[in-house]
Amino acid sequence: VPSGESLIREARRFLRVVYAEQGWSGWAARWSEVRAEIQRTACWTPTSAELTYGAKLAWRNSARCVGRSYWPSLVVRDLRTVTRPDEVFAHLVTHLHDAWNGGQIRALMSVFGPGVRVVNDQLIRYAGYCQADGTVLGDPKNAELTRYLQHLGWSGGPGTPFDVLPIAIESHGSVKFYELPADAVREVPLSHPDFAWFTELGLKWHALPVISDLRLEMGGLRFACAPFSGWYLQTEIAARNLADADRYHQLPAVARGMGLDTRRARTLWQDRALVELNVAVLHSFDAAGVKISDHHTVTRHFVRFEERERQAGRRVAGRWSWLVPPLSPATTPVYHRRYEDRHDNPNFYPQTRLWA
Ligand code: NRG
Repeated sequence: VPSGESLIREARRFLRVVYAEQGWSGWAARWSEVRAEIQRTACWTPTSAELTYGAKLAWRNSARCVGRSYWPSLVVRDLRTVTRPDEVFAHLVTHLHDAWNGGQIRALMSVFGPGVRVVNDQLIRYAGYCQADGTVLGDPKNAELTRYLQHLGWSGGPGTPFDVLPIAIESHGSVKFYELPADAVREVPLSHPDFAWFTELGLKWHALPVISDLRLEMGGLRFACAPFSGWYLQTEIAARNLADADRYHQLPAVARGMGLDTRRARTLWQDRALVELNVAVLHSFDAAGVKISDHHTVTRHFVRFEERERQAGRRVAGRWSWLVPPLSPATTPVYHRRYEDRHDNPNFYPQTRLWA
């Protein structure tokens, strides 16, 4: 944690950027106030407006995110006075409702006070139960988290491939878990516009990706509990979560439904099934009235974002391997560009996991 001179330096640099970009006046008075607070308390307290803009900058600086063109639209809930696990959980449920917004999903962040953390990496995760035969029921990615929650005392869900995990919240060394109410977890059942048999696969996914384990840093300050959510890009669900062999591994089943020859890789059965799985996810979210991006639109918007940043005199940091979609990569403009991976501050950082 930055302290002394380095905290002063980082706070100053942050406030300079915020005041300049926002066109706010009164920088000198604000800075002398903040500097005095740091000298007195070894800490400083952003206003809600500073916190909100800092959170937007953290998003804008996230090199792995291809959805960054929407960064100015982030809504921040300033919950820095909330630190008790029961209250944190209640506000997490409100976050899910507010972000959902009837399917017109809004980008939202909730910033909580010190001494508390969400243990889960996302607020909505499907259990992965290790079975006697060595296979996993549900999402294998969450097998360790599932086991951890069971050790905490969770008795497990109904035993479907899509059991929603409870949320564990840590505070001062003790961990409590909480079951999400069903109406806080919006899900979309998957169907395909041309294949009636597709619904028999029994697939679905949740509407909201809520990243809950990253630390938000701005102006030399750290916020360990600042879950945020936007909306899905269909490739996240259809080209990875449901398709990867070490996740839901659905390509063989989709290919069988399509009547493809799965014995030889050269028939491209995996590729053809992958496309139709992506078609199904976009079709289903659209039919359900739930906001979702597609990789062509989001990458076109990303390039526009790069252009706007360049005009503002800033260089966009990016990690090529994350920006490029896992479906038809070379049909999108980001594939043909080069990116410099940097960690500009404000930003988000990984924290040590309690369960892995
Ligand atoms: N790939 C992960 C989610 C990562 C974050 N993606 C977003 N974030 N769209 C998954 O669950 O598939 N967001 O804040 O919208």
